[in-house]
Amino acid sequence: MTQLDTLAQDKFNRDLADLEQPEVYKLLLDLIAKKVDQMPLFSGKKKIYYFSAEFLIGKLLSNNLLNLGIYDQVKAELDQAGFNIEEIEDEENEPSLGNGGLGRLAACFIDSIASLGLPGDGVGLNYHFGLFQQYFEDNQQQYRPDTWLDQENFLKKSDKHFQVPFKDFTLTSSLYDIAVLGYQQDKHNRLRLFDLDTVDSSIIEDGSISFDKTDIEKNLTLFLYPDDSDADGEKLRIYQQYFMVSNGAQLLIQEAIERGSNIHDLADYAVVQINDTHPTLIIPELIRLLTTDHGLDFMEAVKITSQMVAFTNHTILAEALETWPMNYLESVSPEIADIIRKLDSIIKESYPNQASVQIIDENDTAHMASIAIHFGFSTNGVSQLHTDILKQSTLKDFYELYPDEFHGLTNGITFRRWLMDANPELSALLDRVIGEEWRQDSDLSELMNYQEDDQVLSEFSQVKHANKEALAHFLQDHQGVSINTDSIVDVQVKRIHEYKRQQMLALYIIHKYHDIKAGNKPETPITIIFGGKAAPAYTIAQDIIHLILSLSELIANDPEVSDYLQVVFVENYNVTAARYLFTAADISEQISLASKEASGTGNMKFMVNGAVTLMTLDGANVEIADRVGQDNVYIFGKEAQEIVRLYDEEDYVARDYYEQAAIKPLVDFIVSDELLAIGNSERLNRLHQDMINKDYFMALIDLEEFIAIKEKMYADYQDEKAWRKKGLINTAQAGFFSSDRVINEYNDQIWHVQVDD
Ligand code: Z15
Repeated sequence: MTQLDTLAQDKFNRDLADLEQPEVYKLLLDLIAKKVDQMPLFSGKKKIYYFSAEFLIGKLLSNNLLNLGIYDQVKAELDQAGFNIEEIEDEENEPSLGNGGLGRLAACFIDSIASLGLPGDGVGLNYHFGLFQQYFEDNQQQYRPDTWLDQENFLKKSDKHFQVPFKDFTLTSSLYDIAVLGYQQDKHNRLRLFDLDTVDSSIIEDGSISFDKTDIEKNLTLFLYPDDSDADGEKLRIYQQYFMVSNGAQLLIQEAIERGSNIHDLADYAVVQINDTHPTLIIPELIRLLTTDHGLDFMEAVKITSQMVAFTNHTILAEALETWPMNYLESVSPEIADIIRKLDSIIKESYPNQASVQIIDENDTAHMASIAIHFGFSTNGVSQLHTDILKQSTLKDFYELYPDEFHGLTNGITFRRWLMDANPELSALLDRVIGEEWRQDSDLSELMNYQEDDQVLSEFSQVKHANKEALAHFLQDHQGVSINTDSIVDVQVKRIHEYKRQQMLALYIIHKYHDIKAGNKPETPITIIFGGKAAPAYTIAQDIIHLILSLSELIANDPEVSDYLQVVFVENYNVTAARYLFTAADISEQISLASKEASGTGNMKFMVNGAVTLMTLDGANVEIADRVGQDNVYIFGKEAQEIVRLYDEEDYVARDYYEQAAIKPLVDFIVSDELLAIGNSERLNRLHQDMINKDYFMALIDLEEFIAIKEKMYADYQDEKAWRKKGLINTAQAGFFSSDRVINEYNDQIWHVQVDD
């Protein structure tokens, strides 16, 4: 009998082979839970608390089996009983507790913290419906709540509860834990997710994601990023943020006391990393708890807090640097608002003549990043370029005050999920060619010795082809679309935002469509794939989705073109879908307007899986290009300095570009008879007008270069061996982008926590 046979008898009193798939899933949950129960927690005097509004952890079943080191064995036992482990994983709902790069980074980081043997937990909220599920109707994005909790899962309810005092009521929390298993570790950490027993999903209006935003006791943890386009929505976000940090702060103080802290030395016991500004209220909350509950005087509480909290900035976009009107904060928690006013006075006293570094501005609005920078001990950017822009421009005046507190830590990704789990075929090839050491140290550079090896290159190609087949199956099952697995797979997947310039790729598609109709047929067919959600309140982003879906339909129905060009928009892009896309791609689209993408992490996932990047010199793209060299990436477009200058001097006029002979017909095709026959006139006209009169993120500035370089890339693909060599070099150079490297840097430069071994 195998271990699963025995478990099947114990749990269901039946043979493994006689179980239904959902039962096998539950069996595997039990198996993992049993293993976890035998594993102690990582411990040590000082512990990391990674606070984040998002944790985009993805499905956990196979990742946990992999980290436990029992994946192959369980797979074999299941095979023997007639089950396919991937089909079993279909039973698991993906926890949708994040939105994009920031949330996925948090997931990679907690994986690496555990894999490196550091004591450190993630702290966040247990959103009942996470981010909305996206589907398409009439070529438009539609919304559905994601009922991911409807099923047995990896959440374990603890017996911990805390009181969170709001202005008009006090709420009692419940804490749920998800075990975070490091790679081949015999101890573990946890993701701590706070919730509220009174949350009531029946307040959601039928078939939508709308609800009464003022009914806090019922709605607090329903959704991640509820619509904040009105005052009630903004206040709800403050309620969520305060609930998260108050619980987390109480938890960390309680745990520190249990480990021996006398409160005065709290900073020796806990370090708090805040992921963007969303958890910034932990600063006034720690001060509140240290003064009110633990009797410290105000200035001592401020000092201790300032030694504990470190801030990561993830964007220079003003819209994402949170500011809250003081009267909103007062309506949520007068005590917190009062502490913020005191902190503001300290800054106004110290720097009376510097408006740019104030906490509360002349409109009585609090700037969260200012609180975090003044009253934390570390501020970091997420790529070299992003950190330079923070120092030289966005946060220049803060950098001058605290030059030693600024760090640059280029993001990374966990290879456990994005290579071992996502791409077992490539992983096996790597094992055969360079040995298995990379699974421990993320070093793939030995592969450089095989860049001229025909055998290895051809196996590399075969793996890519197998992954295209897997992607084709996924798209068929997922949304009934079939793709040509012999085509060039060209992918842009990420949140839909103008700065990421999906609209520029749409304009390229218009160009290519006409080019093919004019008789210039590509030697190898091309499949361009998009995936990503647009925020519900972001109209232009939805218009861009609509344009792409309308183009997709137009092309699919045009027999002159459809054999050569296909456009697919993956519905409800998430971590599960991402796996198929990163591993099957030939071309990785990283085409943001230079200076605007702080780092990007999808770029790294494509790279490690052997795709070739088409890039602007933005975020971590710069560092990818540095590592693989100019021959193995395709670079185009204006550079960050120039773009920053254009914004400073308000020197970009979209219409000047629009009027150019090569560009005008492409933009005008958005409102052509052909497209209007398929699409929605309001959406297409609005987008058309926006591109001509505004184009805030300058899609037109790089368009001509973009078209030229895409043509070059497709032409270069024809030399298959040369192309795969580029891909192989990309994989070989990806080691730097392991999140293990990043976490070691955070620990050396910021956290200073002891490894528990
Ligand atoms: C988000 O996903 C990112 C930044 C934000 O300020 C918010 Cl609110 C969400 C992304 C950046 O856009 C991306 O460039 C970066 O790689 C990622 O955070 C992780 O640092």
